[in-house]
Amino acid sequence: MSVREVNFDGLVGPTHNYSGLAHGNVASMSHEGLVANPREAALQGLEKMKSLMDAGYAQGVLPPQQRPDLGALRDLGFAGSDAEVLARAADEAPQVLRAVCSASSMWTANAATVTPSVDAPDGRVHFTPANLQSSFHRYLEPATTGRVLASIFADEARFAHHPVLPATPAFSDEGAANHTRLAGDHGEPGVHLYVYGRQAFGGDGIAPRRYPARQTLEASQAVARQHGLGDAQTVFAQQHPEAIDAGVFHNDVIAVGNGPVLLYHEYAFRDEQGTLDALRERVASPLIPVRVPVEAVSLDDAVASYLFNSQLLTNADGTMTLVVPGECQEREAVWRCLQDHLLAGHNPIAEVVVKDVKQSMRNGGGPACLRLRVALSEAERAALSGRVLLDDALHGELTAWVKRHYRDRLAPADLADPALASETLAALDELTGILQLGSVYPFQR
Ligand code: SUG
Repeated sequence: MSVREVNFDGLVGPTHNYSGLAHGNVASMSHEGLVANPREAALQGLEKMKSLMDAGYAQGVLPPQQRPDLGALRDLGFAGSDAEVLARAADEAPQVLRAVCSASSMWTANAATVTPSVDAPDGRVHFTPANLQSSFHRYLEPATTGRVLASIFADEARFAHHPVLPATPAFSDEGAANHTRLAGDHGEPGVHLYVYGRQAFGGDGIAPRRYPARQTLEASQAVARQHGLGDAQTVFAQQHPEAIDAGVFHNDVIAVGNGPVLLYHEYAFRDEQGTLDALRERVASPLIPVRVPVEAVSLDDAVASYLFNSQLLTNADGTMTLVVPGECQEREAVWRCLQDHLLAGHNPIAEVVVKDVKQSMRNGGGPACLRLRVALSEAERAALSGRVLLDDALHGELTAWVKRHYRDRLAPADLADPALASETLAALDELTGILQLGSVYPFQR
C-alpha cells in the first residue's frame, strides 16, 4: 500500500481583497484597504501547485466559495434583487458586506481536520469541517466546505464525514492549522498533536490577553473523539499565550511537522518539554524536534516572515524540502536561521524552496495555510470523485479560466458592484464543470 500525502490547495476566489477582517492576524489588520489583485493571487497559488507537482509531490485543488454570499445578506434582512441587496448592505452595513465577500476559503488548512485511514479504528479517512466561528466572514465557510469534501471524498466505504462542531465559543475550531500528525512515515500509524489556545470549561485561566485564542481544548478533543482516536494516539498542548498575543493566531504560524520531524519555535507551546515528552512516549519512530530559539528568530520575525508557515515535504530519498514564503528572504535573521540552523543542522531538511504567495501573505496566509493535507493510499486516491488531482492539463485549464474571469484590481469599494457578483457566479459555474464536482454552490441548488 503506497500512502502519499496529497496537498489540496485552495484556489483563490475572484473576490480576493484586503478588508482587514481578521483580528489578531497582523498582516490582515495592517493591509486593510489596499487594492488587491485577485488574478495575480490565483495565479501565484496555481504556480505554487504546479511547481510542487512538477517536483513530484501529489497535488490536489479545492474550489473557492460563492462570494459575495448573498444568502447570508438575505438572512440578515437585506431584501430585494441581488443588486438592491448589495447596495443596501454597502450603505447600511459596509463591514458586513466586506465579510460576505472574503475569499478566505483559499486557506484550506482551516477547512477541516483530517485523520488518515491507518489511524482510524474503522479504516476510513475521517473529516470534520472546521466551524470557524471566531469570525463572521469565516463562519460562512463550513456549509460549502462540507459539501465540497463530501462530493470529492464520496465513497462511503473509504471516507467518513462528521458534523461541524457546535458553532459557539466553547467549541471554537480552526481545523488542520492547529493539528499536526507525526509518524515515521505517512503510511505508518501516527500520533496527533492538537494545539489549542484556551480551555473553555475549567482550566487555570491562562490565555492570551491581547488577541483571541481561536481553538479550544474542548473542540480539539471533540474532533479526536469523532475520528475514534484514543489516548495513545493523541497529545493536546496549549499554545504559548505570548505567541498568540504577538500575532500567532494559529499553531501553523509557529510550528510545522512532517513525518517524525517537528520544526517549532521556542514559544510555540506553553509547556515545551511536556509536549515533547508526551509525543516521544507515543510516536513509534524517534521524534526529530527541530527547535528555533527566540534568540535566533524573534516572535516578530516569525510572524512577519511566516518561516513556520512553510510546507515540509518528504522526498523519495528520505530527505525533506521546506517550502517557504518569499518574505523569509527579506528578514536577515530568518534567512540566516534557514541557512545556518535548519539546512546545516542534524535533521532531514535538505532543501529550501522559496515561493511567492504575496497576495495571500498580505492577508496572513502563507504556503502552509493554502493547503489541506490528506494522506491517502493508492486505492483511496483512485476512489476520489471529481477532477481535483492536478496534472498539466488541469493546471492549464485552471490558469486559462483565471485569466478569463478574474479582475486584476479589487478595492474594498468595488465589492458592492453587482457586476462582480454576476462575474463570480459565471466563473464558478464553469469551474464546477472543469473540476466535475456537481452542484456544490448555493446558487446551483
Ligand atoms: O483566518 N485571514 C485568515 C488567514 C488564515 C491563515 N490560515 C492559517 N494560518 N492556516 C484568517 O485570519 C483575512 C481576510 C481579510 O482580512 O479580508 C483572513 O481571514
